[in-house]
Amino acid sequence: MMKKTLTMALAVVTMMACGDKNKAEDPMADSGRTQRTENLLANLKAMGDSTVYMFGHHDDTVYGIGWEADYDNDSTIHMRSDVESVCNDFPALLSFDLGHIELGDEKNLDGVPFKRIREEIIAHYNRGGMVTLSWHLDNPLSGGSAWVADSLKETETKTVAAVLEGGEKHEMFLGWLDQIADFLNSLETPYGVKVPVLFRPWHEHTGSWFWWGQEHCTAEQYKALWQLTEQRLKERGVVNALYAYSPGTEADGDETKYMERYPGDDCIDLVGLDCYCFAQDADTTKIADYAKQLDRNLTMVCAVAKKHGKAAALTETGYECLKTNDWWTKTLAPVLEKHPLSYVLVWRNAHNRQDHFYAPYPGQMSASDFVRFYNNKQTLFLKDLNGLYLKK
Ligand code: BMA
Repeated sequence: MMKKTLTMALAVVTMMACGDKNKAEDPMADSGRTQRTENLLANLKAMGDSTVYMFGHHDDTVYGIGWEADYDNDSTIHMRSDVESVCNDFPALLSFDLGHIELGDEKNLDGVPFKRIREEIIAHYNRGGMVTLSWHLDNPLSGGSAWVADSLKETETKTVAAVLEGGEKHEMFLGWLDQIADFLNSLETPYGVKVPVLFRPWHEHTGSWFWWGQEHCTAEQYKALWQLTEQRLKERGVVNALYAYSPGTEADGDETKYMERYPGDDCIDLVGLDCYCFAQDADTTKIADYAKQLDRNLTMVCAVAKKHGKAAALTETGYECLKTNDWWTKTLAPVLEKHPLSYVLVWRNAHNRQDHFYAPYPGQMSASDFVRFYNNKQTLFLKDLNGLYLKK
């Protein structure tokens, strides 16, 4: 029994006779992407037209508080997750990061093998869930990380220019994009179906903590970075990616500011927002301020989505360490239910960093409230999708 009824306008795939009996039909749409990718987009938009939204968690199935998947010795999918341990269901949406794939590394910046990420993505698709991918890539000019180091400020400011056409790192950067293309192209089920994913690079660019951020390039350079990215992935045969635009809260409800670096309707499928609750010691004023900020920003994001015919989502949020026992139902849900979103994603439960988690685990003080949030009619978890969501 599903706890909620999904009434979505599902796009229909026309199944045709198949040449190779071992391969499933994976028809292409006129857009140059697979029909399944377009169906995912149609379903995300349909969710925006209804009151339901999916719940997502970064790195949900690969580690959590006090545990980590055994990457070296076990290639099977563990099916363990802190969220599942608390509410007996998996998130509808999983998120993973591709940072360090550009270096040719075997593991991403948080120590998760790309092989494992690929397996998790395909497994989650087969379970009927959805996957989104972020990319905290290194700085191709300074050799540093995605985060701007004070000592390298000068270099950071030249990085976007350096990777664009004519720049000294252009060729190298094309190679980095090719690593992304190879990974996306490798997301294929044993029956030859390309798994559709939502790719979310160049996020939080309205702040200046990443080398592609506000102070480190012009609006034109930022837009060119997006165009270069998509053009290269397309040239390399990627047919299974949707693209998300996810600024931080700096525009704070001002649509013109939010759209200042928007790369264009032809580049973007989903408009989003990354907005965190920073409340040390469960400061109630700070928590209330977050709710207001979220509300203001989501009003604008959803207006933009409507105007531009895009899906909308709260692409990253969370309250680090969840220091109140009712944050889910008293702070987050009341704001989300006012806005036509397709999903909300909370960040990771780090096993390798102290005090860095955003979803509850058994015994955590907000765990019972999370179960109430789970039982809320508007939140969609894996079982609610009923295995059908992505496929039609
Ligand atoms: C950040 C933190 C980091 C992590 C990065 C990429 O917000 O969680 O520890 O390396 O995301 O996942």
